Amino acid sequence: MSSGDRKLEDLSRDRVGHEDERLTTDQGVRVEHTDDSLTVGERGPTLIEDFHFREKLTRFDHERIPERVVHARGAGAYGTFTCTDPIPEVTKADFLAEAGRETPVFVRFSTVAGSRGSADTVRDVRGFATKFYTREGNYDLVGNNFPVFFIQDGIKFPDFVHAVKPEPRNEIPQASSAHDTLWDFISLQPETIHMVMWLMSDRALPRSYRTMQGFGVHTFRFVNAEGKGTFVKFHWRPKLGTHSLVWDETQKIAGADPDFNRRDLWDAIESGNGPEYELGVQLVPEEREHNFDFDLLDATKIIPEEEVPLRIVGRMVLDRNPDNFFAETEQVAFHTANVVPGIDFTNDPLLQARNFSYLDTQLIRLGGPNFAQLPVNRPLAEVHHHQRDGYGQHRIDVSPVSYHPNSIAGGCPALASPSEGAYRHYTERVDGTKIRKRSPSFEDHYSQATLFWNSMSDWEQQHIADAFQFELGKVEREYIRERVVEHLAHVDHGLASQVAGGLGLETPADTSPNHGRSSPALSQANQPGSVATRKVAVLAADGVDAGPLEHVLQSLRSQGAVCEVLAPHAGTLEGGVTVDRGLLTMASVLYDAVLVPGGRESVEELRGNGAAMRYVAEAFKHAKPLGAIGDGVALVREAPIDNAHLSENGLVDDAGVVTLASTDNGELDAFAAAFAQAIAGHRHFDRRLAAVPA
Ligand code: HDE
Repeated sequence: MSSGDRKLEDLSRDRVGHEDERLTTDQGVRVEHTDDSLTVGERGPTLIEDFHFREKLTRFDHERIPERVVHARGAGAYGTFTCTDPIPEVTKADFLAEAGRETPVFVRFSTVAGSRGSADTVRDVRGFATKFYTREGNYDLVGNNFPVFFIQDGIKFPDFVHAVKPEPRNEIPQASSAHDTLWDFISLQPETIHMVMWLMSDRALPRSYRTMQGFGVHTFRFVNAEGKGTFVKFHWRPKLGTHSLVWDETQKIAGADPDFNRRDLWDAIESGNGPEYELGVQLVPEEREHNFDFDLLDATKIIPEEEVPLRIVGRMVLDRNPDNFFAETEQVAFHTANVVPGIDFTNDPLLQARNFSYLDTQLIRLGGPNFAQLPVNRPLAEVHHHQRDGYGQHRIDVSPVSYHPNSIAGGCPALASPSEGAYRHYTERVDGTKIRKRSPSFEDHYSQATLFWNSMSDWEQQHIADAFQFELGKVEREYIRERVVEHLAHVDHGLASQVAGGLGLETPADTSPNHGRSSPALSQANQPGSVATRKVAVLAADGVDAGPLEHVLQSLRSQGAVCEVLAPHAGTLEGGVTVDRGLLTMASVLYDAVLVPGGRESVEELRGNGAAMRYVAEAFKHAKPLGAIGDGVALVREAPIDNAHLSENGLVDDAGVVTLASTDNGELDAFAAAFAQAIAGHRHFDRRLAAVPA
């Protein structure tokens, strides 16, 4: 079998099930008793000869491996990448060489700052790391959901990470950027400010890993069969659009369901609705390297899509959950230097540092040099070399030699030529003096931060300003807050004034006029939306008006929405509707929309139920679509929200509030369509945010 014929299932060839099997020791000896240790008499001491007891405890004591220093918390999934638009003119990468070529993948999404047990919905950048098991070996695209990074040179990474991690004295706060050491660092390193704008934006609060973009961040290099190079930036674009949560909601979700993003990915895949992303590339011919007002090697810069458009070359669908979290998601080992022929590096000093760091990390995390033999890391391409031994060696090499050159084994494994798929590093002329000095072309730290700010809609700008006020409000040292506000004045004076005002600081002078440029592609305001996989909470009680409700539910479900009936009691409601979950076991923050069906008795009971009113009020506050039918309209009207959004009758779509007061005139279909449209719109920030008791 050629390596190209091997499939994703091959990665699971070490799966073990225990059905119909007997409990054994590690040596395969069957075990009779595992609840009592071997003791001298019923109340005497335990015997050291109890090998089963000792093995069980020893294995337990050694279960943990070091969590990742960064990106400790994550979720993984398998899937397939399919090339849709081959680009052999710029890269000889085999997995991008032919339309329809399929390559198995494993993706791990992650948060960055928190420990393994931290909550999913914290304000943070997200990891988006993809391992392509290509026919020519593994290729890892180890990206994030922001297109830029905090620092320009990898030598600063330990400083940055120490600053963002909890304060060293007391390990507080967990998974939060709102504390002194991070903002101290930021205030002293203005190169961070562009990424900080992203971190304060809604991009740092993704609704789902399924609604999140991914970026390779660095400028990489494609190389074609003739050895010609082309600069490339990688982008993943989610088919469902890029959508976020709101800050207040993320805080509540962190308590109600700390696994919110992991669960969402898992559930979507289990229900056959795994996420889909397009892979886009921005290509820059080498001749154009110096045609930008920033340096392509500077990872704190984007290439605006309006300047170099995205070319979509493939799509990725994630459709299989791992079988075992530890074996797969925890042990997966990514490395930026895992490249295949056709993909090469640039001299971006951040990328160069990463090419050192990931292998080093894997050696300590996975206990030795044989981690590439773990099933999730093992290439589907065949592996033959003279590397030997070390902890955890699984292969039984039968070759009589372990060196090159050799004649005893006929020179095998033999060297390959590039035409046989051998990797050849890009030929690049480099000369210069040995220095520690940043290129002056890396000096502009503010222009793109301003570009990002200018590209935001009103509500996105408001969220950013609020985030700065929150984060800096948690910073105890006033001189740090002041220094950050001074940097903001170089980004946009209006932003700096707003933040300064909120913090009770003086507004710095307006010394850096805003350049006024924007990149519309950066805003989340005009993202494509869909009802598919959106979660709708249906608030009901005994006496619910089942007919109209079923009609609307059928319409929403046929479009892929996940509707759950929540009621004060489990089972079936009088009226014949099946209850999916108890009202109190969930919360409105765990849904994308809330629907209140009619039925006088049902509404009467919900009216007296604080939890139900809270669903409505919170959903409204978080700018989510609200639907109400018949008597349900009254309940929405009585909730502590701004009634200006309700009309007496008929179809109203005022900023995502959709009501149908009377079901007599057969307008249910139109109601369902309007509600679906509101759900597809994700959030309705044009709604005046009423003061709602939280
Ligand atoms: Fe990482 N990074 N990183 N990073 N990174 C790690 O590797 C590092 C950077 C990213 O799901 C570590 O296996 C350095 C940028 C992701 O397993 C470590 C520098 C980007 C993941 C490491 C960076 C990333 C990591 C920790 C600056 C986006 C999770 C555990 C030079 C393009 C991968 C591990 C997974 C993980 C080092 C900067 C993305 C310590 C030194 C920029 C998605 O090796």
